[in-house]
Amino acid sequence: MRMLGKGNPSKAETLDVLLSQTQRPTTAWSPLAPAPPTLLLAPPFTKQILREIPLFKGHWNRMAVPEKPVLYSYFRSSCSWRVRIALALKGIDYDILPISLIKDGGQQFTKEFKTLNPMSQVPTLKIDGIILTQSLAIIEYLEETRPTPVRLLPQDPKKRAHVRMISDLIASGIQPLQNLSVLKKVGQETQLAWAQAVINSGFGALEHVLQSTAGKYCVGNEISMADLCLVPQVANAERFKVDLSSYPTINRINKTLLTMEAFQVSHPSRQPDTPPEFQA
Ligand SMILES: N[C@@H](CCC(=O)N[C@@H](CS)C(=O)NCC(=O)O)C(=O)O
Repeated sequence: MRMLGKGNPSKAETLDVLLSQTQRPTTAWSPLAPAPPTLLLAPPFTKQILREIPLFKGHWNRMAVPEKPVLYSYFRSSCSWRVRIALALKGIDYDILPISLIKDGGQQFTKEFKTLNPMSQVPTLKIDGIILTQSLAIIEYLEETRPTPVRLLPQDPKKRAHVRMISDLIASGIQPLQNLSVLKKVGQETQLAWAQAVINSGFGALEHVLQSTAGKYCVGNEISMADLCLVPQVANAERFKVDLSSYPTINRINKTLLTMEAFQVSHPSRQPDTPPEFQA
């Protein structure tokens, strides 16, 4: 990180340094390292001097150099994948800080991470100066603050309710029952049968719902938050060897969505923390 302040650099050099510091490195690798500040100023570079630079003139009071969002994520976490798809669809540049749910007994349980997410779960997103947990709340925040280029909630109240209904069906009715912490309690021997049972029960209901809401995607022909929940849940189903042939609508929508770039770049097989054996 270049710092301003030593000697007497020219205004052009000042500007050059400031602009070079508006972005941090693309990926931070240390799980719990605090994000460095976007802009470091040291005397004599005060607001006074910046005000004189034409580019900043008249804008200083409104000017805040945005921090790149940081997503605490685990490659195989379906809830993290939901958020990664949303970030990709919205074209938001962000850093990933991997939190391994396995290594060291689970990095989600460290004191440092618990201060960010008291539930000891991923995802967690640092954005716009706040920390957000709960994937659906995160996606709705992104939708409200960055409605373009792709909307994830339809304007029509009935369709919007359908999107939330399907998202909740998956996020409250299926995923939590086959979450890692639950599987640990269920025990090694019965966890596969347990996961298959809860996914089959949820997918039976979901298939039924989709038959009346779906078009090309879960709700009509526009992509939505429901689709961001569907694809990662199907990946979980495949991981637990659920036979998907009884769910033709789920299967069809999943296949369509997986051809989209936003679903591919955010895929568990293409994350900075994906172990070599799971890389695509
Ligand atoms: N409702 C939460 C659920 C988050 C969640 O269950 N995350 C899982 C990974 S998908 C997790 O961190 N599990 C850690 C554990 O079970 O110890 C959300 O949607 O963000």
